[in-house]
Amino acid sequence: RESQAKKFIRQHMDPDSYPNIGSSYCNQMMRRRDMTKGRCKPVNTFVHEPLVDVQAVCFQEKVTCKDGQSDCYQSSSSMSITDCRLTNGSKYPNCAYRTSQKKRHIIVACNGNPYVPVHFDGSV
Ligand code: CPA
Repeated sequence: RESQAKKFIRQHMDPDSYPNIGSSYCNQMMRRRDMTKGRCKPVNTFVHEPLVDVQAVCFQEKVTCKDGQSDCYQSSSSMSITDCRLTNGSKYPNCAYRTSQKKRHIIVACNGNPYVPVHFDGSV
């Protein structure tokens, strides 16, 4: 089975494509990274920074997660991200996404040994 750490990398890491991100980025990437199988994942964020810099967030400012758990961390630097959101009229299996590029502080949940990101909680 895929580990939570590998799943985070598959769903949320894309260090190399920035700054060449076009309007079809989310349509292509959500499919390519297997988030349109069985259902269309409604919201997903890709982070365009080196993996080591995203892993380091687990040792930065501790914050409360949206679900009330205490294992979330906010990045000290703003990071380049792409927010993918399913469009209103989109119907499975035709998952259509809106692509928006942002520079934000990311918030991730961390777990395990090594202590690494396992969930993307949001951005501020
Ligand atoms: P994911 O990171 O795979 O919020 C639902 C999903 O939407 C979530 O998926 C992240 C994504 N999202 C996003 N960008 C946003 C808003 C949402 O990409 N702006 O979650 C991985 C797993 O982590 C899930 O199985 C649930 C679990 N999880 C939820 N909260 C957790 C916590 N505090 N600590 C550890 N695991 C948690």
